[in-house]
Amino acid sequence: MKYLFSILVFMAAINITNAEDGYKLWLRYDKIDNPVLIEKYRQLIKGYSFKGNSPSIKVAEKELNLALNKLLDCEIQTLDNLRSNVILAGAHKNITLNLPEEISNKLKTIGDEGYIIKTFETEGKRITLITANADIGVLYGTFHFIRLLQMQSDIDNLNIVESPLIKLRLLNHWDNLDRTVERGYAGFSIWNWHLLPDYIDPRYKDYARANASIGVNGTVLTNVNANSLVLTKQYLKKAAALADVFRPYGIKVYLTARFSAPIEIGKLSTADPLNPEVRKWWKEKAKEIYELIPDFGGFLVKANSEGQPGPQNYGRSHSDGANMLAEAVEHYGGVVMWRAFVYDNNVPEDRAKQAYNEFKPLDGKFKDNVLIQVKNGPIDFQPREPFHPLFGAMPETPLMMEFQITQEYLGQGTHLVYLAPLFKECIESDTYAKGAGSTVAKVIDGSLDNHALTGIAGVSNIGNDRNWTGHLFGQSNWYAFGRLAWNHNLTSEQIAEEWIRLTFGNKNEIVEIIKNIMMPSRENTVNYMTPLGLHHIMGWDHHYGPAPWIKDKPRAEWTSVYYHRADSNGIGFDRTVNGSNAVSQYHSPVSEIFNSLEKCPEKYLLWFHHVPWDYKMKSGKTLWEELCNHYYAGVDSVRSMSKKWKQLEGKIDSELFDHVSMLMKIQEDEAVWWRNACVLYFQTFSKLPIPEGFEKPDKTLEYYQSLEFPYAPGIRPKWH
Ligand code: BDP
Repeated sequence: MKYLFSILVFMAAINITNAEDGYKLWLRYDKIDNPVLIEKYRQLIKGYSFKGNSPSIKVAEKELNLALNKLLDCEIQTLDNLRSNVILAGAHKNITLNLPEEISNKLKTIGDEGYIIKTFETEGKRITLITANADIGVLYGTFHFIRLLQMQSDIDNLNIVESPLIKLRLLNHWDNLDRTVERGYAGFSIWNWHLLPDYIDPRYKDYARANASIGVNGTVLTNVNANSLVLTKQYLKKAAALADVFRPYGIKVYLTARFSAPIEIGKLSTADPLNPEVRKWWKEKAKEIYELIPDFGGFLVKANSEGQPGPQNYGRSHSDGANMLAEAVEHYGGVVMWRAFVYDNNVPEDRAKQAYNEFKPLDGKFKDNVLIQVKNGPIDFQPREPFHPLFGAMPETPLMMEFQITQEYLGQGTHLVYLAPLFKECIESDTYAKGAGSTVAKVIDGSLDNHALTGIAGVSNIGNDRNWTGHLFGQSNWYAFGRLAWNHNLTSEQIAEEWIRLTFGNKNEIVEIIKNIMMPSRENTVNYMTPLGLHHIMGWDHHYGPAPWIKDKPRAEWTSVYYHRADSNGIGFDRTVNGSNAVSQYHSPVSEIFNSLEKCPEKYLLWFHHVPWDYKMKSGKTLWEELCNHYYAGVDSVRSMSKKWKQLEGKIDSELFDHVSMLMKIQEDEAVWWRNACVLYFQTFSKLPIPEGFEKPDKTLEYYQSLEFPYAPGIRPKWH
């Protein structure tokens, strides 16, 4: 009896630990639900042998062991001598077999991070080889092989050659040292600064595994609104402890450098980048950092932007500032990522034009180890923006992409919005910098202007919530960022399908339903938030919810009316040659297309044009009717998304089902909120009725205007 009781307690415990809470991300490794396939895989994978002793090889072996034992539900062991049907993994130099010439030739083309997975026969033995030039490539190849098993792919005859198209693939954490996360909606920072460096939360390793599995190779630990304390010895030791955990996974640590650090922690009287004492201070600081973190990646800097200090405080240029830091880290192979997100309300110029105006003249003036980090669009991570005109405008300078994975402007922690289509829309845009085909992708992968130093960053959506990203589907955006950073030619649909299979299993019916929810989700959100090129009409400060009425604030470009310019004639920001002339920052024919009321794609219409309310749209409807149609279609699509989700009841883990169901209800309510608030507000200018057949808002505009959210998450701490 006692024995039985113990068994029951034990089983209950197992049940609890097995409860699916999203912690395992896309590395669930649940047992394959197809016994025939398991048997087939077992036949093809009798064992494995990893060659080499580096930490990267050890973690690769451990990962394969974990994955095989769980996916195939049996102990698959390491083998000393080579037999048929084994996995042989290791860097080329450690593989003693004679490799087919084809493999040796390909190895020459794939750099240090690339890998080859190839099935071939040698001395009558059938081998699946995972090889690379360096051990980190072997780890990436191992994760790829595991993914094939997770997706129940055919592994009979593999011939895979992969290498990343972009060199630096980084997450940017906007995490503060007090563990708050600016624009974070998944709890507090995962970096437990107080307990570091002595206490190593197991999460750090899982973070590294997840990132390595999608090819992310760097992480900026701290907020761009930087705190110079992170550059003190006390904190550098903490950063070094994280770097030690991440190193085997090929992930380098970077820090944000507050430009005034020489004053704040160095006790100097200036941070002037041309002052010899200041330059010396940064050089010594770099030396100190590299002593603790020998493979430190470098600095990310937000300077002279939104109140942050920078070289312009001393009458110097962005290049003076960036080059000073670049000089400090160049000896160690470090880089400086200098952000182009700059604008100033004292500059009497359209905010959308300011970054280009400041940075284009500096093209060619930066040191070789500087990258300019440019947000995808010219304003600020809005649900839809045209591509940033700096892409294609600075051929002499490596430009890196900055995307926002955290959904500051796309429903924050509660809206299901799959972001790959947003990322793809931007990188597939043609800048025409060197004629047709000069896509943003080619700018950032270096192929357009022949740059070897290339990069892409995603502002992280990770926090200490058990499921990492708050909304389960936030995981898909982290995943999609990594996959696209590795290979921007993948389609949004391919990536969605991978993520769904890794997260929810391989039942086609389930995969199709979830894919149909994810694929249109970004467009849905654009519809109920900012259709037809509207932008920056969200809540003040916390950016939560709609607030197109925001005006009369200390900075005009922090209001909403600055952007939508609605009046009795119409709506939209005139950025044509007759207006702010932002269109001129694009190459021909893009500039002419954006400039023309007829040719401008309607999705960008109100971004570039102030359009009369009765303007006839392509559909034949007036602008007012079309605007209403988009807002209403947005809400309808959230409702149909919820219906699709309901079909999954009983077919997926109930925990995950309930989690998403509850969030979808919030999303639906908030979509209605956005629609009603915006339509009612814009109606005060158009003076036109909401078209027939549409449900009428059940609340007044005054009601929506009265809402306040003093404790909405993710607000920038007041001391910045
Ligand atoms: C804005 C965010 C703000 C960031 C800023 C940035 O609201 O919190 O500091 O971007 O990118 O979108 O620097």
